Amino acid sequence: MTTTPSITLYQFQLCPFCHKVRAALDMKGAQYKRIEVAPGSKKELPPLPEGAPRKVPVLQVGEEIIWDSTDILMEIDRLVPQGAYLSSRERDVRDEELELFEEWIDKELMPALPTVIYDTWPNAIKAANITANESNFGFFDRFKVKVGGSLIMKLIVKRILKREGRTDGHAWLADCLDQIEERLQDQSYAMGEIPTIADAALHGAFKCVEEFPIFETMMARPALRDWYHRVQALRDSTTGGDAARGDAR
Ligand SMILES: N[C@@H](CCC(=O)N[C@@H](CS)C(=O)NCC(=O)O)C(=O)O
Repeated sequence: MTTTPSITLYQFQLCPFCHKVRAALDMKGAQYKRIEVAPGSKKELPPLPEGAPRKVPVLQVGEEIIWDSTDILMEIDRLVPQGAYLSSRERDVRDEELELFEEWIDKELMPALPTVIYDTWPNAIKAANITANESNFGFFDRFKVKVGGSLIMKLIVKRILKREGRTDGHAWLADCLDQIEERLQDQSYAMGEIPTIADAALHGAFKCVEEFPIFETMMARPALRDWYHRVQALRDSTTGGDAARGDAR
């Protein structure tokens, strides 16, 4: 039997890229520890290999440190040999269609999300509170997140919309949801009848906004709702649910 060394995920609570990794670890049935990283200092991060950006997610498996959510997902079956094979539809065969969809999730869906969760002051303040409350930061880090977080995120949203040539985050997300819904209309999972890392990436993205009003809008689409619960059931059946165990915050 192959055993997996201890796993630690360094994350931000409201980072969709981190949620991707959490979903994949759950789908593998892996036990792991989560460390919430302070957005300013990021002092909780372990020493990173040269060239690695000081960003989350960072995953430590035994002595190995891996960063970038897509790289982590692509490597997930090597890193965590237990559980279902997720990296491609056919074991050990490169799945270009899946890689393209994964890229679309990162480039289109992920940047659209902050624009709908930091869209109003109450939502932005709620998001800053979630980040502060999830952590075990000291007083100053918590204070900085609560006061500065919402303001900074509103500025970031403005920048994202400008960069993408968009004015309306909700319309942008609706376009993304249309495309996902179309895909899920005639299949159980994102890439067909078996779950893959594409489902982990999508489920993570959705999970990230579960506490915001936009989530209800997403769940009003039957194909998306059915798929979301299907993947959630998979996560629950392998691990008992996201971070239900091994969570050492
Ligand atoms: N391409 C990276 C993106 C990671 C990323 O942008 N992480 C953000 C949080 S959502 C971050 O750490 N930002 C901190 C910073 O840029 O200082 C991935 O997929 O992991």
